[in-house]
Amino acid sequence: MATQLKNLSDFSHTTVPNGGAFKFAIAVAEWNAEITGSLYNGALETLLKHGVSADNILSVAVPGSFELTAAAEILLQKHKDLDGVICLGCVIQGDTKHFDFICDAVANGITQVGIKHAKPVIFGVLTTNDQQQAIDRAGGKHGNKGDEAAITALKMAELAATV
Ligand code: DLZ
Repeated sequence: MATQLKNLSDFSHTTVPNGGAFKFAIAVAEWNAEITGSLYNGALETLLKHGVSADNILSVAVPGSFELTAAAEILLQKHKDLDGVICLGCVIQGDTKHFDFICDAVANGITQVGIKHAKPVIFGVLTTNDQQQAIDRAGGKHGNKGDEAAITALKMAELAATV
């Protein structure tokens, strides 16, 4: 049966699907571990809070954000029952072009993996000018982007399951 969205409030940020039927992987980068650890804790707590079983959350660590793309691809190839992968990292601007290469590569890479598998692969990577901006977004004054990544995963998994 066709469904219609009635108005913009259908996109309410407060409506988070229950995750009881879903299985997710979280891939987290070890670079800037004090930041990515907070992102990970936020994502994990949010999934559990919204009904995802601890048994249905597969967590892996990768050396740096650049490796998140390969990790997402490996996870989705090896675990066909996953409903999505949450990629968490933190890239802080330095004096060289490394920042730009890593940010571009991981953003484009995980986009391609998601399209290939038709499953949500969530970009939970902070790309900041300095350490303080990262702290502010990993449980600080701008919230925890790990929580937001988990909520996005739940919403997109629901979309994939119901559309
Ligand atoms: C090499 C590097 C640098 C300079 N900075 C970061 C960073 O800020 N955040 C991050 O997650 N990773 C960084 N890396 C490591 C790369 O992501 C990657 O692990 C290496 O280039 C090896 O492929």
